[in-house]
Amino acid sequence: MSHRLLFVGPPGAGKGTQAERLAASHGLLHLSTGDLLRAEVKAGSDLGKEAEAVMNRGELVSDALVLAIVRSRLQSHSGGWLLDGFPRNLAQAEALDALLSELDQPLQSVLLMELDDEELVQRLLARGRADDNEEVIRHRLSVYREQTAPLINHYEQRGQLKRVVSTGTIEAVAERITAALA
Ligand code: B4P
Repeated sequence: MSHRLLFVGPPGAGKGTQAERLAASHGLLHLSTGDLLRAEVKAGSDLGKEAEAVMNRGELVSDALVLAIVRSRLQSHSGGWLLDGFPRNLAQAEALDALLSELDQPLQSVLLMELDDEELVQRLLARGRADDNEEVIRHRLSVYREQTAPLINHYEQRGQLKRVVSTGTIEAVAERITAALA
């Protein structure tokens, strides 16, 4: 299996859930930009204060801020990694390409997790995080469609994209992911 990969998919598709499992079982660094931003919010840092309102509206935090976080983590790590929730738009994807070529660590695979909107909304409502109310969830879905979905073509054209359907139990989805990445 690749040891430099990223997960892409709509909010609630289970990227965080599956990335954590896969990273633990393969000894990869799990880098979730959502988790890292929430940690900054919790710590009350300047960066967290800037991110909190944006996240609670369901919009994307500035590219510069997210990139600084990813750069510092990847620069100080020498093994494999799994990026979860990053990149989220084409500008971030291009910045990632530049960073990875600078670090001489080319990306090997991209996993797309797909699920229909109603199931996404139900999963997120059941989770109930600060940004998980129906209005904000629907906005996050439209941000995904406008800004993140174009990444599918970007990686498909490079022959790096693998797809899995995220419906079913966490275990069933994990098995599909293992098969897709084999
Ligand atoms: P993220 O933290 O990335 O979260 P997400 O996309 O909403 O959720 P994910 O797909 O990881 O779902 P999860 O596994 O948790 O983003 C939050 C916000 O951070 C963004 O809106 C943005 O503001 C900001 N942000 C993050 N990255 C950024 C970037 N690069 N640039 C700019 N802004 C950025 O699963 C969801 C729920 O479903 C959980 O409760 C889980 O238990 C459940 N679940 C999972 N799999 C299931 C299954 N098979 N069956 C039933 N339930 C399941």
